[in-house]
Amino acid sequence: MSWRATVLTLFPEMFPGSLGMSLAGRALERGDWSLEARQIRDFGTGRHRNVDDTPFGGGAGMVMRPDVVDAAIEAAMQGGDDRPLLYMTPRGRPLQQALVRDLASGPGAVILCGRYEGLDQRVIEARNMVEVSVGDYVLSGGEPAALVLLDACVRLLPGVMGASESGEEESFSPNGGGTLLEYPHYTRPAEWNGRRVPDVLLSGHHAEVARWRAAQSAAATQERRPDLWAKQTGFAAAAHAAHV
Ligand code: 6GU
Repeated sequence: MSWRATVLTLFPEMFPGSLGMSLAGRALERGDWSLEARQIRDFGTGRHRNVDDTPFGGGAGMVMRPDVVDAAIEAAMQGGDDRPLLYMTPRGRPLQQALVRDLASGPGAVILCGRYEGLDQRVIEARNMVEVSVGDYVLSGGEPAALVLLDACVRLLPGVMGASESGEEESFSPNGGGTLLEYPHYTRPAEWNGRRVPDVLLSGHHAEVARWRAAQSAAATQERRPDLWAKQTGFAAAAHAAHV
């Protein structure tokens, strides 16, 4: 059974979207994974198939009804569905590569995309949803966030990425327990608009190239992501302490 994604949304036409192209799209055609986008409005109430209502306590905007969303989930997860249920929201746990790895190594995911101001808290709790955010900014809906999460998962599935990019050496992959940004890349021409490729990369000295790249990774991480660097040096200090 291949990796299975189900998206619950008011805009199913947004899927597969960009995931229908390139690597993920070819993998979808091959059946390395599957994607089903389901319309939440099919479970709306009344003649107008309402999915939202005004917030108790007052305030702006509308809130998605728990009964409607629960019915959509029930229909999507009939029988013994063992996939995690994710809710895309800026209130969620920040998406990181560790969660992506966990999801990609499992059976798939059911992903609920919110619109309006949010979703009634009771159905989040009753359904044990894992709330996930893709960053500290606000999107008008969870759909682009779901596309981001799916892209990150699908590229890790067996056979999806080409042999050239094994995903071993890139930013955020576990390298000795650490987490660093990648080093910069260069290709031909060796000189372009007066800018030369660093000499060490043309030298053919593999060990020196490796050392230069490690130094570049460290420098970029310290400068751009002091938070990641602190984590890295923390790990290093802990590992050192454990070995002495
Ligand atoms: Cl997951 N959803 C929405 N609507 N906005 C976001 C987000 C998710 N992550 C960051 N901003």
